[in-house]
Amino acid sequence: MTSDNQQVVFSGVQPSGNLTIGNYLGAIRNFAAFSEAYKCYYCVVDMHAITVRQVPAELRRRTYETLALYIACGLDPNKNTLYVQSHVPAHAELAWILNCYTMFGELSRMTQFKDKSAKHADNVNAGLFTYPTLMAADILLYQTDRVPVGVDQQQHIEIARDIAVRFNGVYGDTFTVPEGIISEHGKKIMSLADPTKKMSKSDENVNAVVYILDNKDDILRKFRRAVTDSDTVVRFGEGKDGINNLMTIYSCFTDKSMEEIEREFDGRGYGDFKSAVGEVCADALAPVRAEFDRLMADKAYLEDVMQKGAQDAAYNARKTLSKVKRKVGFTTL
Ligand code: AQP
Repeated sequence: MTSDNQQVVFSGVQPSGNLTIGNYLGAIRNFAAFSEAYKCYYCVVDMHAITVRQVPAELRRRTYETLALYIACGLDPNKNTLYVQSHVPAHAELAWILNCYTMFGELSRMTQFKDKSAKHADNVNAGLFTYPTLMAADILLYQTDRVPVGVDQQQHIEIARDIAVRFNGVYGDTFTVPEGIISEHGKKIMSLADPTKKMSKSDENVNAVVYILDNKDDILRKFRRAVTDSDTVVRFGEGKDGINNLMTIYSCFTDKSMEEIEREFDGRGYGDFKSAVGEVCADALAPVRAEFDRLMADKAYLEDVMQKGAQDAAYNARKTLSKVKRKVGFTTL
């Protein structure tokens, strides 16, 4: 909560690849709803992205692109603090301090660490291991009340809460204990090639993933090729992971319930259904893509947004960081 009692929202997205409809439906699309009632910080978390090896020029480009996508998805820079994590050094400073209040055992239990270290066995670096502490710092720096995320981040929100409670227990009230907000709709969009696996921007199979910036033809083609099952009935249920995922995506874009979707496609085959999912997805993303193109052509504007966002974030982060430094016993000059 801010000093004038306004509740605070924080969330971030890694510029670690082209953003997917998973990132869109599970996170970004939900961000704008908080802009009026909350003080909102939406960060491009480039420091998290380097826990996996990145090509520097691509990371730089994607940092701009992620910021442009935030705005194209409806986040007004005048109503939200939009910024880049590495532009605000307080994130790294608080992360170091919190590392000293985070247990090796609890970090070892993080499923994302296990998954990513299996996937990048040649680069199991300390940053990958302490990723949740940096994420806790991101959140706790702003006295955040709510963190809208996809369900895969739930464990990281839990550890941020545990760290806050532990720190407050030692030093007295310092951090607001944040709450994750996981929207029922779109909380976990699955891969189109393997619907038991989360759709991820770093998936090497581009046909498994629909990117927010894909053109209509690619979107239609990817949905047409999506893995389903040998049944022919559009019905939500056990053993129908592929169809369940497509129904979830269709429902997110149309606001129809599963029952309504089942009725709509009663007696029609999977082919018809897949085309309909592709159509609603492409139509919903078309204006986002157009606005993205417009914004990317104006780098000076994006840099101005980054600059103002970083200034505002740094100003507010400093208040928490100074308090923390005093509490742990650091001297000041
Ligand atoms: N498939 C998904 N369904 C719903 N929500 C998702 N999110 C990610 N994938 C899905 C949510 O998007 C936000 C930003 O995610 P992130 O960039 O911080 O990292 P991530 O969760 O690791 O996302 P990816 O796409 O899987 O990235 P890579 O491949 O780089 O690891 C978060 O709120 C996340 O929950």
